[in-house]
Amino acid sequence: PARKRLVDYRPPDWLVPEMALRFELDAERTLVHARMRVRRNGAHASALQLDGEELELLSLAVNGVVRPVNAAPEGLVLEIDGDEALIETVVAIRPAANSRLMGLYSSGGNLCTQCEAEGFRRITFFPDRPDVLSRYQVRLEADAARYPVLLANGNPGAAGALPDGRHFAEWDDPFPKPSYLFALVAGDLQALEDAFVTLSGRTVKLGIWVAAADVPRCRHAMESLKASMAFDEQVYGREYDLDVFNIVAVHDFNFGAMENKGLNIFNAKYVLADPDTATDWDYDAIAAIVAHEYFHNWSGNRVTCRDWFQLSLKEGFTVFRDQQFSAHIGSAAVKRIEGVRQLRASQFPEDEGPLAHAVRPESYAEISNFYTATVYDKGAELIRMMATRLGAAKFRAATDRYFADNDGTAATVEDFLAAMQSQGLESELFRRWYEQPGTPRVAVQATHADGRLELLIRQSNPKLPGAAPLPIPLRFALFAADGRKLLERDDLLLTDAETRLSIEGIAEAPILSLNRGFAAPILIEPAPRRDELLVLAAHEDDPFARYEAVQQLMLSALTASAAGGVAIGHDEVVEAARALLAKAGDDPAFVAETLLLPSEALIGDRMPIVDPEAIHAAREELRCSLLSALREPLWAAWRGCDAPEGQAPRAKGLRRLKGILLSLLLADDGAEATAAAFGQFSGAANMTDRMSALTALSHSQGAERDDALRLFAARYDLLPEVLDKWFLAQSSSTRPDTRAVVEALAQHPRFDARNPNRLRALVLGFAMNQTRFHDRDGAGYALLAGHVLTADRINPQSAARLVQPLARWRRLAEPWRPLMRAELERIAHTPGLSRDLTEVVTTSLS
Ligand code: HT7
Ligand code: ZN
Repeated sequence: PARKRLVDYRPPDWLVPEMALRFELDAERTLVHARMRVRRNGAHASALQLDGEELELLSLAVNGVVRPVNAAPEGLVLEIDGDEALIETVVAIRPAANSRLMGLYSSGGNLCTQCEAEGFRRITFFPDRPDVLSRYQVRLEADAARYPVLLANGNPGAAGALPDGRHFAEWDDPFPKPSYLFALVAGDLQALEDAFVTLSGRTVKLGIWVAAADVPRCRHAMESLKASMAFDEQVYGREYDLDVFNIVAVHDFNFGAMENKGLNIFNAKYVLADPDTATDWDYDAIAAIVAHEYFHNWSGNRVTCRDWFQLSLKEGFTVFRDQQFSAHIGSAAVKRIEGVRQLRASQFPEDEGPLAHAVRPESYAEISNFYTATVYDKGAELIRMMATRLGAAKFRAATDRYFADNDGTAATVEDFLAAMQSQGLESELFRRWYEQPGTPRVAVQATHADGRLELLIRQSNPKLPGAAPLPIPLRFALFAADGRKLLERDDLLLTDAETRLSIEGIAEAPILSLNRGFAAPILIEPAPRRDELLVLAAHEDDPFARYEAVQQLMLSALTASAAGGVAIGHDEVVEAARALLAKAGDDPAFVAETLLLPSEALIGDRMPIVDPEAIHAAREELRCSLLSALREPLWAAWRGCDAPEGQAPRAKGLRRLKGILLSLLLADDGAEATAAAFGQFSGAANMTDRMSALTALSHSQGAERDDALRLFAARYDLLPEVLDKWFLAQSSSTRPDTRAVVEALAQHPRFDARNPNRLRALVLGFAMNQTRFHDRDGAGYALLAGHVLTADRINPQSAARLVQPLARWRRLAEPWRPLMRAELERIAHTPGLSRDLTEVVTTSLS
């Protein structure tokens, strides 16, 4: 099918101001009765086009006149006389057979929906595009015993009994919304209930709906929801607008969660938590995702997107908002470090590889493939740059303006930029960031003479040579060799391909600390020398820059030895690590993040050719150097990491550090460390300690590893999101038998390729395992390709995500490159591939 292009955007020919839906719910066969009022949009003679997918059309009437039932597979085309009409349809759909998890589907015996981006057309015929906004009235009817709870968007209305053991519930959403925000849930659920009083004094009833046994595990999600509601009022002046706000957790879900108006639906992984089952990482992810979905009520729902090319308008902005929230409730410095690590782990490689696209892509074949790190995380970085440039007060004034000017409409990136411009932002320049794929490089040449420092700063983008220069806020500082800070600049905005800067009064050739705070999503070239990095690691007062200096020291050692086979720079890394360990008690969370060695994937990203074996060997060698040089301080620090229970930032920092230290102590798989890890595992009072011990042990050859895995599986067999951790610990293991273990686990009774979480834990976990995925005979690639093909027949979105590790073939060394490419080609030549998978595979090969 033809690609959709941004330049082809045309406003809808027909609008649908009102939509009434009646569902006769049943897992096998649900009947959907739709009554929509349609209105011609402008002067034209075009027919009304309604999207539809896998719908069985049972009846159709226009203005009460029955029409013959002949829907095309992709929808309905209706000629209409006059400018307004009433369209009535009845369709049948099959939730239990819906393995794509788009539209109405069955999960754990309950019924739920997922409509973003184009799932509503799998529920009923409709112009399924985000610029058609309708007021929805919904009536749900279902068996009362099987589906005692019936939820939809908006405020609850009438409810009651029907004949034959059935019942009904009506819901009315007063806010016009696009079809992708439609949702319903029917199931045997119970709620953790609470309430929130808004800024203007309205009481909102809150409910988090799960299976009865899980209700106590919703408390953290509820606290996060209330904190998010308060944050959005305080920081953005945004108040909630309905009488109720419901969240439902489901075990089968394609993504993290969905912001349906007044009825968020969540992957259970991001709702359920207690100390026995959730790590601190899980607690933080739950808070961030609950906040993210809640914040969408304004950035996404009240102001929605005109078309799917504008996706980052809601996603980038909302990620930025959830990052601010996480920084507010935790440590801002550590959150920034974690955010940048995630950006570098997923967005930077995406932007370097064949799947690179602009934050506002120009075209797509399948929109589900564009819910990417670029649209989300790079999109958030763009908002961060604008917010920093304007400063808090002006950014707030600009967002107020954006919400006021666009409330109730479907907006574009230009609308956002116009609001920013009203407060003085250089919006025409910032717009370029939305249009250019690729990570910009900034190269700085410094010359120093007679007390003057000359800087020649060049920007370039290897993806787009000659592209218009981007506005790049470059925060930097200068340090003397003894660690004194000589100068700090926060206001520089590069706007040209080349910028010259002359700074007087600098007595000695300084050390440059560039892109402090990671103010811009760029790569700095070249990295400082190792002796300079040691100074920055000891003296930088910007925490991100201090972290960065240590990481650069590690990366320089690792890339040198992976390329040349000789250990260079280990002494400097040891020195920096020793200094960090000495201060571990002051800021354990920071020390933990900084001590964590760069991943094998990140090391590969910094090398022209990726040799996975050499990279693994280099990283292991550095781990062993650290262990042999710092054995005692590492043990002492690990012993000093006992943390109080609970989610206080210091307690979390101590647990994080404890896990990272344990993994270093196990670098040589020594008996003492293995025993300590098993002790930590069996004595753990919380999942963070238990899981860090299990992960450390998972790589080990000791018998403790088998014991720990067995105990874990027995304890958590019935909790699917926890058992995913057990699958992941094994699929990510560096042990030589990992591929065989993954093959065996794919036959395990608890493995289910229809469940996206389980599939990711086992198969994506293995594909991200840089040590064991890259077999010299390509067997790891073949294993992944087999699962991709199976997944594609079940759930194309899952398949299109799973295949992406194979897109990295081009920079691999021999013998891996042709082997990986061959598996991509094998997939590409398989008949009957979905549109989702076809797009990813063909782009990856091109
Ligand atoms: N806006 C939501 C996107 C989403 C989604 C997209 C494609 C397929 C399934 C999906 N489930 C949810 C999530 C968010 O960013 O908040
Ligand atoms: Zn979102």
